[in-house]
Amino acid sequence: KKDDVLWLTEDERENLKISYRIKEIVASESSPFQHVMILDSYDFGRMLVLDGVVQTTSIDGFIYNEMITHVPLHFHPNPKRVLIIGGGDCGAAREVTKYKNVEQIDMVELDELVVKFCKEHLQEVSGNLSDPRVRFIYNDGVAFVKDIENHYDVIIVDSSDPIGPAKQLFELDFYRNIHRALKEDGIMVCQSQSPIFHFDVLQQSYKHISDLFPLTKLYTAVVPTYPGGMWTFTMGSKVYEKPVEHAFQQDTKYFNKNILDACFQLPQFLIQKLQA
Ligand code: PUT
Repeated sequence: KKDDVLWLTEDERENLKISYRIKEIVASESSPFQHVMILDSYDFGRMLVLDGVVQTTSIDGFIYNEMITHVPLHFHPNPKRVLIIGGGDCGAAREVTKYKNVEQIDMVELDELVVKFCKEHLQEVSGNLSDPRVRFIYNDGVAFVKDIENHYDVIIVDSSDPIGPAKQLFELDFYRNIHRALKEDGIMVCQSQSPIFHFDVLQQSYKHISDLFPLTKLYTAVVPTYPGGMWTFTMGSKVYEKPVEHAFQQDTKYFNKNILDACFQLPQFLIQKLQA
């Protein structure tokens, strides 16, 4: 609180502090894993904040959630079983339910409190998900994929930043297990952080995924509340190289056919850094 005005200042980086003016603390509680808050902000509406870092908001959450789901789903001609690791705000699961042919959506989230808070207070993102195809599994995603073989068509790794235990979600062993949990023609995607501020993380994920999958594709989207704005996603595919037409419920706000083509066009600095 500063002069009776409430601010959230993200404490993620030593030399960069992003602050949001807050109207109200809607919910705030510590779970066994982290501190979870829903805040009502002036410019970004409701926000999910984990350990002081903004994860998603009612104003820009749709960009990230549509891009981490519709892009890989459009590369698979017939996705039936989808696994989401993380994604506690439920926004990714909500997007996957738009595909009528998908039969099963398993969402493995460590922290039940995140899902509870988002269903109660952040319905612009979670959509108050009640689709019976979604199975909520409150477990550690790293442990969950260890014992699965040849099961999922698409795996979406919607993690928080690689801090603490979440670091494992960016490591080779984890990607190896993801590869084994996918069917022979499966596809995976992960959020791979900012190309400006976390290039080391992106480079590591890209290298691991391209060591395991014959096809690796990097794409970007702009998410205003993530540091630097520009955000990356890395996709690994065992077989499929090109997007296909899909009959899905067309109520997206960011994703469309032109975005699907354009998101793989990388700026020159990123092409050069990845080649170096
Ligand atoms: N799920 C992505 C969160 C990233 C926050 N910086």
